[in-house]
Amino acid sequence: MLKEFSAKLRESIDKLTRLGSVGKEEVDELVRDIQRSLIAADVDVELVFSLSETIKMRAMEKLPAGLTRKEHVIKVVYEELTRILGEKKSDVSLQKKRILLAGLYGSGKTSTAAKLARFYQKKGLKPLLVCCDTVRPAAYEQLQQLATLIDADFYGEKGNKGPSDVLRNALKKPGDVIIVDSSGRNALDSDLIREIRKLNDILKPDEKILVLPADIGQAAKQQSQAFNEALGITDIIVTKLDATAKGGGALTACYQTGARVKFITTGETVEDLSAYDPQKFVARLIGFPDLETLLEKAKAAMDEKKAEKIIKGDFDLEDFYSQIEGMQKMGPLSGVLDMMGLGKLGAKVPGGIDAQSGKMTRWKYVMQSMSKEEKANPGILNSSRIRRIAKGSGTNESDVRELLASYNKIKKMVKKIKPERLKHGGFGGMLQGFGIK
Ligand SMILES: Nc1nc2c(ncn2[C@@H]2O[C@H](COP(=O)(O)OP(=O)(O)OP(=O)(O)O)[C@@H](O)[C@H]2O)c(=O)[nH]1
Ligand SMILES: [Mg+2]
Repeated sequence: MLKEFSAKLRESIDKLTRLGSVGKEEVDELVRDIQRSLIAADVDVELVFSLSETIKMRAMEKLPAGLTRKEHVIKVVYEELTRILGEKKSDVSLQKKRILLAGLYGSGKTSTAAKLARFYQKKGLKPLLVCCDTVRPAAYEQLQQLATLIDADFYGEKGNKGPSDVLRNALKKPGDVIIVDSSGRNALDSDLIREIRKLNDILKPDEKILVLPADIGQAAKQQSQAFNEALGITDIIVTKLDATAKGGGALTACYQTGARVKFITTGETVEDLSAYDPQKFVARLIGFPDLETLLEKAKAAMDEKKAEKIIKGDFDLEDFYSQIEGMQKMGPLSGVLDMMGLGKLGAKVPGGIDAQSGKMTRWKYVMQSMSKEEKANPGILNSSRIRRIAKGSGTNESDVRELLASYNKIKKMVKKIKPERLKHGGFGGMLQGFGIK
């Protein structure tokens, strides 16, 4: 089942989104997970390894503005998976047209013919389904029944063993989209080639579509090449994606041949066909409607971790600053604290929290003059360091000391507050209060 492929990928992406920070080791582990999922989905091993190398390389490249390393890694994985699964969706024209379906025995041609008819019917076009499979005994009835089911026009000649004659007669009938079902064989033998070429000459199709079942996995590559040589196919429809774990292999193999997958089918009813969009497909595989939603989730996971740290009073100067800054954006700080039931906390800060607002800009400069180590361990800030920071930031030593004093006070107070108290007004409300959205 495609579900297995999807579940494995989701698991590895989920694991990554839950992490606080992401480095080379985490990327290596993610890549190993993805390799396993892709190989289990019958994706070509060489392709898997080249994809892994690209992900590893791009994951550690310079961060684009506004993204954390974790978000960047997720984006890279998403983009690279999309790249091997087809990159862009192909156009589905709604003009009048003639379509010839070809494929080996049992690939899903007849049911796909009906699904396509249904697809164009819903777009306001009038399909004509033509049965040119004069080999399989029940082919006529199968397509006729499906046509009746969707109330589409059907043409076939029961008992006629000459598909060319049937097709010539069918072309006298009206229809916006003429969909021709052909017979299958166990292999692409000379009989089948001769027959499909003849149909091709008579129909002069706008689209020559190869129908490939997903369960053949990466063997899709050879089949698509063989059919292309024999017939010159324009598009591919991959069927039965719901019923195999090898779908990833089939889709990537098609793309490796340069052919475009236009539609996929994912079930046995006439509604189970959809235009293939690699971007949406990958998003769904990893369990999100689109990349943006996924990145939002990654952000949220990180904020929760940060919030947990803050509740425990385990925050450094940088966290402290960003929380205060977040609160400042929400209006008068003491009001926010009141709403959270923490009004007293504001009163205990030197000068009251509101009075701090004016100092924010100076504090920002102070922080910019601190080293990473100093921000992480404010305890190491002795007089000479304080002097250096004040000088470097163009502020006074008293500004530096005041920032440190506020930080230490808040930290001590937060540690004393019982967790239930912090959750006053709901966890979400508390997070908002701390400027974490
Ligand atoms: N689960 C699932 N089954 C499908 C799908 N597409 C087709 N099938 C089933 O696959 C079987 C073969 O489908 P057909 O449409 O008869 O295939 P065909 O290529 O016309 O077969 P021949 O005419 O014998 O060459 C049928 O039982 C279909 O219901 C799909 O997307 N999902
Ligand atoms: Mg058939």
